Amino acid sequence: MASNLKNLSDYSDKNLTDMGKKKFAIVVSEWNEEVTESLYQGAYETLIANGVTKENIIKKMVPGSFELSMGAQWMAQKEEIDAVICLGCVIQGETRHFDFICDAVAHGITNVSLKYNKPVIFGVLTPNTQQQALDRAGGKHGNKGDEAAITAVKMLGF
Ligand code: DLZ
Repeated sequence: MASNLKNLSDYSDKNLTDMGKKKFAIVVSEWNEEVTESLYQGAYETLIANGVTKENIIKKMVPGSFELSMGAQWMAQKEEIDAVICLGCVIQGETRHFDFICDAVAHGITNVSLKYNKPVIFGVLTPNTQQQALDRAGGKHGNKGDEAAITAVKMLGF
């Protein structure tokens, strides 16, 4: 997979082993559902592969990527949630809203993360075409949902 992420084994100085007790919320946008569902599958399977239990992964759907910030806030404010992963796909060619949605969700997710002092991961694809999105959602460029999950695990070991 083409990725700039280091392997988790490169983080052996960090406490990455106790994921069995960590609780994750995955907030998924319904827009471009074929893509976002693949991102979700990648994130879910990566969390399980890293020792997270099924009961500790909560999936929540929101209508579009613009709503990811609100969904993230509703999950991050719950004391029992350790990290939130936001998954969406905004395709440039399909919307004049592209810049507004991408800016809003990037800032919104950052604000939620800082407000609640928890990792809130930006797993939003911003491709030019649906094919580019599919290539990054389990296709030839891997699955960015996997990377979002790995990022959450790494941040919990910070
Ligand atoms: C309206 C809209 C458009 C045109 N395109 C996308 C998109 O490509 N990806 C996405 O996740 N959401 C899109 N949306 C919906 C907005 O995110 C949002 O749900 C609506 O503007 C309502 O707030």
